[in-house]
Amino acid sequence: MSEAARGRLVVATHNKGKLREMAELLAPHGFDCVSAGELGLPEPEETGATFIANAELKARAAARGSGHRALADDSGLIVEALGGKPGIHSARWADPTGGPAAGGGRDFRRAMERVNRELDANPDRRAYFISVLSLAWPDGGVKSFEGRVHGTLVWPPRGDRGFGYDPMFMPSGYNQTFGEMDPDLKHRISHRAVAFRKLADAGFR
Ligand code: ITT
Repeated sequence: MSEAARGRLVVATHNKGKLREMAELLAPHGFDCVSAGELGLPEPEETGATFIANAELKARAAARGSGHRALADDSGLIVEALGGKPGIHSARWADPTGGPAAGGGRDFRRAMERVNRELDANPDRRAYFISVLSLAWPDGGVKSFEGRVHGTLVWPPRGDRGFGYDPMFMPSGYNQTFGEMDPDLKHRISHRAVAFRKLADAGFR
């Protein structure tokens, strides 16, 4: 479908790694994409208790603020042996104080070290990434799609591709971490790719 037919879509994230991945996933679909950051939209506080609540909150805020359709992602790493942590707090574990949005300066080496430390000698290294993609309209309508990818956590971290926890996450069936993997392959198998396929299958409507 042509760019004109698809129209403008705001990518409602302030995370550069995510923005790059979302733009690459959207590329074949012919949208005129612009990021929330480029439009100067504020970053809403993530007050939801679930991935879906936070994804919808971010998408709705961007759609209302811009007057265009907006796509947001709320995602995180779920470590089985840690009872699901860091979960919805995955970004927060990289903040300098370990607390809520401390104004940038995220350090994912620190966050990955914390995961590894809390796992200690636990032999259960299973984890999965989850992504909820929410598409919102300026009138308040919203639709959400969820994707997961299962794997195990390795230590030390490997690779400098991707972002966030990628260097310590090895997806099931592969012997490379997301940090080592060719981005094209990550885009075929990741949690975000799975959610994105569901969204594309729904026709963005
Ligand atoms: P926005 O809300 O502006 O989109 P954010 O980084 O605050 O950016 P989240 O609240 O959804 O986004 O945090 C999700 C965190 O989970 C993110 O910062 C990463 O650390 C981690 N994460 C999500 N997807 C990931 C991926 O594909 N690879 C590695 N880490 C990922």
